[in-house]
Amino acid sequence: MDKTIAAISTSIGEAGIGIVRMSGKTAIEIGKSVFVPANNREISDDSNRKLLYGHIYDGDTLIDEVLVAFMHAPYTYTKEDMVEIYTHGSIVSVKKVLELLLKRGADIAERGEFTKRAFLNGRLDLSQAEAVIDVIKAKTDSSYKQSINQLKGGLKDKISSLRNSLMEILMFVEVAINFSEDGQEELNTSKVIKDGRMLLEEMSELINTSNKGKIIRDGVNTIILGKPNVGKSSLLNNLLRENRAIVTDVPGTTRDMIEEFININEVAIRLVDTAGIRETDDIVEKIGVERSLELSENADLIIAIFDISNELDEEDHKILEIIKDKKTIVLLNKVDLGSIVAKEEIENTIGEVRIIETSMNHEIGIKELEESIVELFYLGDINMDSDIIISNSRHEKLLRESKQSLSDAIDAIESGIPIDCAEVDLRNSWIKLGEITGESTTPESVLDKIFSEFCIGK
Ligand SMILES: Nc1nc2c(ncn2[C@@H]2O[C@H](COP(=O)(O)OP(=O)(O)OP(=O)(O)O)[C@@H](O)[C@H]2O)c(=O)[nH]1
Ligand SMILES: [Mg+2]
Repeated sequence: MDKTIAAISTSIGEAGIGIVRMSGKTAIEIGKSVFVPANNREISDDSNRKLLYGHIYDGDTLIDEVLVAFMHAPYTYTKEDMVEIYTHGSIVSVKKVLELLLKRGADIAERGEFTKRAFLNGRLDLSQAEAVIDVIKAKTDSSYKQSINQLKGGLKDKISSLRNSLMEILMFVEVAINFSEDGQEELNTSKVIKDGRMLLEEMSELINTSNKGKIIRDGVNTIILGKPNVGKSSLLNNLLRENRAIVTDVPGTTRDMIEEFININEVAIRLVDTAGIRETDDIVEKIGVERSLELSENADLIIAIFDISNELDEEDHKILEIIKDKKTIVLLNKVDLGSIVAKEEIENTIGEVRIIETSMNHEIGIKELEESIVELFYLGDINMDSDIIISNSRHEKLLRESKQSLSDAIDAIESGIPIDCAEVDLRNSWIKLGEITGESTTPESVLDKIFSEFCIGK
């Protein structure tokens, strides 16, 4: 935090403008040393938070024509002195400006370091800092609204309210512990148990939102599985409505994963086309096949494709084994070439499953597939603007731990175990909730992990 950090905040490429930012004690001084305002105007206190027009110079060398904002602490993103330089958006311009700032004493910022400072300086709580990256990465209107809601402090307020209720119970118990020796204060166990149970209920409701929350945030992790040549890549192209993957009649065309995002009716789908599953001696293809199998273990949805125009073979049966007991939609593809495989044949092997007959070449069944996916991951009953939803697995884990501790405390009180034990559990429950917002001390390693997911310059 002693260092002044600098980074390019806009994505690197060709653009109208690019922004280089700096934050820290010497940011203003370094900014002044490279910026020459038009007409040699003075940079005074009056310039605070105003856009100034001028040029960046490295000694006598002109680097770019720019706008610059000098912003004094504490009313900035990081609550530190900050400077933002708006250059032309060429890769060279932004890099040259950044290099110059580094030459004048700034250090290159780590991923998410600006936001980390905003958190450490108390401008955001941890859940809001995490929402910043979610807003940046949002792929659908729902995930965007959800993260804006969290950024506004929706989750923070909810956790605060849970913590306050927990603190009331905790104080009740502590008073009883402190006065119990002279018998003045007896613990009103029935009230503590009743309040505790209500709190448990509230926590459960929140935890229950996490299934949908993860889908909103990360999308439905979907794997297209099938033996070679059944039409997996054709499906990817059909859903994307562009020729993304190579399609040929040579089995084993796709060897590596192809990953794309699609948005079906506000459900974000992370779609992975895989190498066809088969026994093979080709080393590259073999690795592809192993990866396909690995990925299908953790998928939210498997779209398994079979060729309806040919008898199911041993390889198809292996795939049926893999998808058994997993959330699957089965496609019987190439229906335009005839129907040899009956739906019953699939159902007899793996039980009831959604089966759709398709033709990738004649766009048969694609719409039905899209509707089935939306139905499976229906999000309609959530108000994205106001409902508090757990979309982050770190939050979910902490909530579960907090709930477990509270539940242990209630059990202890109910069974007449000395209340000192319950007090430890209650305190633990309170601490775990605080880790969500960062009010309880959060280990440095956890912070590092959170901010390492950020982009540079945010
Ligand atoms: N007639 C017909 N041909 C299809 C259909 N779907 C795909 N094909 C053809 O089948 C061949 C294989 O299609 P791909 O999409 O490359 O199959 P894949 O499953 O990705 O194959 P690998 O990458 O080798 O595992 C191509 O020649 C496609 O044009 C369909 O519905 N009807
Ligand atoms: Mg393919």
